[in-house]
Amino acid sequence: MIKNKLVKNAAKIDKFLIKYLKKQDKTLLINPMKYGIISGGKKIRSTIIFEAGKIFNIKEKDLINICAAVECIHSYSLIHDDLPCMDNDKFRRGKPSTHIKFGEASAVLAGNSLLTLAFEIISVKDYQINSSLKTEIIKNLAFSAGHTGIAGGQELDLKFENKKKSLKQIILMQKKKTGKLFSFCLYATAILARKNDKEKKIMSNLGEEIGLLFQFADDFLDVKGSKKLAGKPIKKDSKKGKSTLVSLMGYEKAFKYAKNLKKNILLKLRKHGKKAKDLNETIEFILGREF
Ligand code: GRG
Repeated sequence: MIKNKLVKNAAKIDKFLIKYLKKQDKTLLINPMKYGIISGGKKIRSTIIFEAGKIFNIKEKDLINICAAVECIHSYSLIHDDLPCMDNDKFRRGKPSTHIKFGEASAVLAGNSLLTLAFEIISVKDYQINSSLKTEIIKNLAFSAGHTGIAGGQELDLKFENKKKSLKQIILMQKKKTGKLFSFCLYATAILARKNDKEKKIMSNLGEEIGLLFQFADDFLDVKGSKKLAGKPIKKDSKKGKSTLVSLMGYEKAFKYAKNLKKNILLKLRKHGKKAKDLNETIEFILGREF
């Protein structure tokens, strides 16, 4: 069952991060950092990394640092996303947001520290992969996290509030805000598998589309989901005047659009046959998810 799979993988990443943080200085920021990343969230990006790795026969031990780094960046983005200057949400992953629990300044600093921790986790010498592959991974992760990726997408998301935006503009914003980190997840596995540029691009594009599908599902959850299952407030997008596929074309049309995107993603994965079985299952879960 997909839920068991996600829980099992999340536990592996939590274990890795707890062990990693234990070796570091006990600073004042460790607690808000742990609060923002450990024991919370689906850690679905890590499951996707493991499953994309299966396509290329990459072992989990060679992927776990990448998973942990991605989860650090994802959690940092959520901590900052919840701040009053951004989406101003008091509840996340079924508990008070990090700034509610620890205060705004500590939440900003804990978020920043998770962002830098991500790069440290990949750079450390214990993570034994070829150094030129490592550099390529670090470069792509930076590209996915900064102004060309998550942060840039978030800026567009905030600037688009209460404005009429086109389908093209909404998709570009969501591909950056959410798609780029998923894109990195698949791209990193292709780097480790020493694939050529063309194949790396195919994986990167596919990851971006999976991220877009994930964001669409998030927007659907905001309309029809349950606060209890989602672990965060719902029905906020329309109040905030967010530009989403739903606000542009209505729920039914938007869902049809997303179903078509899912079909195309699964079609592109078909060439990998049984090796993509687990990834296919996760993609099926994404659109129907309730959390
Ligand atoms: C301040 C430089 C700077 C950057 C901040 C805040 C931010 C950048 C980006 C926000 C990006 C964001 C919140 C995108 C939404 C992505 C999304 C659908 C998140 C929910 O992901 P899940 O469902 O969450 O995987 P869990 O809780 O399961 O981990």
